Amino acid sequence: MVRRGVDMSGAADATAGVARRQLARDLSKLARASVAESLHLLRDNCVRPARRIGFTGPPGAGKSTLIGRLAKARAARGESIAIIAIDPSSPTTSGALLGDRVRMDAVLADTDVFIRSLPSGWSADGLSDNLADVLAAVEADGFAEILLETVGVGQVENGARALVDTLVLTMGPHSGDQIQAMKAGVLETADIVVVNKCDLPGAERVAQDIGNVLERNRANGRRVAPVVLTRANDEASIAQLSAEIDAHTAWRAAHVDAAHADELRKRFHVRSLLTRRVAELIDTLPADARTASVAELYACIAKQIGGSG
Ligand SMILES: Nc1nc2c(ncn2[C@@H]2O[C@H](COP(=O)(O)OP(=O)(O)O)[C@@H](O)[C@H]2O)c(=O)[nH]1
Ligand SMILES: [Mg+2]
Repeated sequence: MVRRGVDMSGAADATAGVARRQLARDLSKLARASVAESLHLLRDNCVRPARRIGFTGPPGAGKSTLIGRLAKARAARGESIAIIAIDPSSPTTSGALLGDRVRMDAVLADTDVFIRSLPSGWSADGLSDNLADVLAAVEADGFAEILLETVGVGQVENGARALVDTLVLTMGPHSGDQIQAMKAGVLETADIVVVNKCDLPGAERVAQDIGNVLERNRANGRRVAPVVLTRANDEASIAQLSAEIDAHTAWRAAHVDAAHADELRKRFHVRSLLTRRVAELIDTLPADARTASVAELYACIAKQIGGSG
């Protein structure tokens, strides 16, 4: 599935267009694939890893807007970029999400950036159940960088953490209460914290409060995440965020054991496949299951897992 140089003219343009439509179809399939289908689609395992940057934070903080601007700025360097946005599958927000997407498309109209939105399905944590598969497929397609948008402050960071290299937590200027309510440690898992909408009052105060919490990392001998104030219409602030992402990539290259990180990612991927497989099997328990004991049901599922390898 490897693609594309920067030549986007004529025949190359048409070929790239075909490849992208194929990738879009593959991702739609993967987003709702069974475990067996996922394993079939994921045969290609010798790929050059993409730089994976995750954006998480509460709805409305400005993640989509920011990712659009950032992708435009970073695409200008000539690297191929894909955006994967996980939509919370709530009918009440779908209108807003569509508007979101239209704005993002407009910003990226004259670029080569690939964008795909995927539903979060039944997953409770704001991630798509099949997200690990989706990211692996985008990576196998040869992109240099993947920007991932997920909703959430809390649990979601744990899942996203294993799947991305750099985790950017995006907050708005009215996030004071959210900072108080955040579970201990969530803020500290971020590699970069963004306080967006700094054109609105309150942003500097929020940034200061976050900075104070993050100082705990220094006391624990860990890296202290930078806090970046951004505003969608301010190119300099977008460039500053982009530079912090590059700085974290460089820090990671010097301090993180790549083989260990790769192993953790694989473990997370296998665990998510197994979780889905168990759910599939529980959904298809035979009708006489109601008379069986919990131990018998467990043995029945475990036996099928053992036989599905
Ligand atoms: N005032 C202001 N509004 C912004 C800024 N960035 C985004 N917004 C607006 O905030 C709203 C939510 O943005 P969106 O990107 O959809 O947030 P998401 O839910 O985190 O993806 C939209 O109406 C944006 O136009 C900013 O820097 N300043
Ligand atoms: Mg969004």
